[in-house]
Amino acid sequence: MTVESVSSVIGIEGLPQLPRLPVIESLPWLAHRDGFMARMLELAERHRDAGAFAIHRPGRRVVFVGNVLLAADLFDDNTSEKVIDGPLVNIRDFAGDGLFTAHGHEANWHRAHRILSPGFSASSMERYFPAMTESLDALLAHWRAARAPVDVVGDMTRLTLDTISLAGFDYRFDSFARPTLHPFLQALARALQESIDALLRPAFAVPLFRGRRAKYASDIELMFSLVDQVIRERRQRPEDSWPRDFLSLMLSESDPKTGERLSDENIRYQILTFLIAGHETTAGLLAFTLHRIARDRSLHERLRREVDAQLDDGVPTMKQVLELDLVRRTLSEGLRLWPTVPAITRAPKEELVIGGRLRVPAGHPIGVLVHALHRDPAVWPEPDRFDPDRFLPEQSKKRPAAAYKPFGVGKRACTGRHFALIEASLCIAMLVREFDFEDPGPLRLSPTVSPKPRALALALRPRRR
Ligand code: MNH
Repeated sequence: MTVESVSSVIGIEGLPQLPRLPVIESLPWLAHRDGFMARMLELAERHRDAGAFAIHRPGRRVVFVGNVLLAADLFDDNTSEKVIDGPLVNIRDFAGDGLFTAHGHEANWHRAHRILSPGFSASSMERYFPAMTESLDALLAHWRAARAPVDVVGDMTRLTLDTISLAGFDYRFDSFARPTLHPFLQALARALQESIDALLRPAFAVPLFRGRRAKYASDIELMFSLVDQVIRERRQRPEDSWPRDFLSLMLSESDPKTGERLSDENIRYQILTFLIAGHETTAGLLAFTLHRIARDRSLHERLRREVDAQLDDGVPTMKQVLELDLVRRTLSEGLRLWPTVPAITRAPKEELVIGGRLRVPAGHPIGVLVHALHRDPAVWPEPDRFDPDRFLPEQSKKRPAAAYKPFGVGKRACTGRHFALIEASLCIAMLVREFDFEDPGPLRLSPTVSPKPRALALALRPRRR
C-alpha cells in the first residue's frame, strides 16, 4: 500500500455531516415530508462521491454508508455483524428477542434459528402454497366486485397478512370481509411509526408525548392479546390434529443441538415477528411493482404473454409459479428500486477500514442504505430506469454480490425470502392476467418505516380480450 493511499483513509469524524445545534443537534435538518428514511436517501444521493455521511441525533452520532464500494466490506460475517440499532431498538418493545430483533449473542436467536429454519426450506413451501392461493382468491373476488378504484396498499396489506397468518398459524384475519383494516394492523402501524418517531425526540421533549406513549402501550397490549389467543386456541386442539406450520414447530419442537424448547414469552415474540416481518415488506413490494406495471403498458403485456403461455386457466401449481421468469425478474427489479427494508445495520467486530478509505471503530454501528446501493451508478447503469432484464443471468453475473441486498446479508439474512417471492409471483401473475389498469400517475411515497406508495388508487377493468 502506498503512503498516499494510507493517508487517504479517514475516520468517521472526517465524514461530511449535517449542521448541529446544542441539545437538539441535527434534528431541524432531518425532517422530510416523506419521512426520516426519505431524508437519509436524499443525503445518500447528495454525498454519493464520499459514499458516507454522519448525522447527529440527540445523544449520538449515526453514520450511514450509501455506495457499493464501502458497503461490501461490511457484509462479511467474519469481520462484521448485524447489530440492533435505530428503530429496531424500539421494535424490541413488541418483537423482543424474536428472530428479527434479537442480538446475535442472545441464546434465543440461535435456538429459534435452529428450530424454525426447517420451516423455511424450499421444500416446506409446498405446505404454505394452499394458504397463498386461498388468500389471493379473496383479493381477486374483491377486485372483481370493485366499482371504484381500489386501494392498492391497503389490499396488498390485507393479502399478505392473511397469507402469513393462515400459512404460519392457521389463523384467519379474513381481512377482505372488513371495510377497514383489522385493529391488529392499525395497532401495528401506529406502534411501528412510534418506534421511528421516538428516535428523533430530544430527552427534554419526551413528556410532551404522553398521549402517544399511552397509545403505544395499549397498542402493544392489543397485539400481545391477539397472539396469546392464537397460542391458546392451538393448545386447546388435540395435538394429533395440528397442522404442520410454524406455530406447531414452535410449540412442539426442541432445539436439535441443546434439546431446549422456546419459552412461552419467546413464542409470543416469534409470532409477532412473523406477522410483522412476514407481511409489511411483501405488501410494499407488491404495491410498488403494481404501480410500475400500471404505468407501463408494454411491461404489462410482456408479463401477460408469459403468464398466458405458462399457466392454465385455473389455479396454478407452485412449480408453475416458480417458472414464471419475467414475473420473478420484475419483482427483483421492484426490490432493487424500492427495497422495502431500505437500511440494515452492521458493525465491525474489530476496527476495520472499509472501501480502502474509511476507518470504522470496533462495534460502531453503520447504517447501510440498501436503497442507495441499489442505485449506485458505479454498478447500475441508468439506475433510475426500471428494467427487469438487469436480472437476466448474463447481466447479474457481471455485478458484485454487494450491489443487491434486498434480503440482508449473511446468517441474519431474511429467512422468509422464498415465501415472499412465491407469494408475490402468484399475486402478480394472477392480477396481470385478469385485469387492465389505468395509469395511476407518478409515484408518491408514504412516510412509513417500511416504504410504500402513498394513496395509490388503481382503476381496474376486466381484461380486454
Ligand atoms: Mn424478511 C430478516 C427483507 C419477507 C421473515 N428480512 C430480513 C432482513 C431483510 C428482510 C432485509 C434482514 C434485516 C436486517 O439485517 O436487519 N423480508 C425482507 C423483504 C421481504 C421479506 C424485502 C419481502 C419482500 N421476511 C419476509 C417474510 C417472512 C420474513 C415473508 C416470514 C415468512 N425476515 C424474516 C425473519 C427475519 C427477516 C424471521 C430475521 C432473520 C434472522 O435474523 O434470523
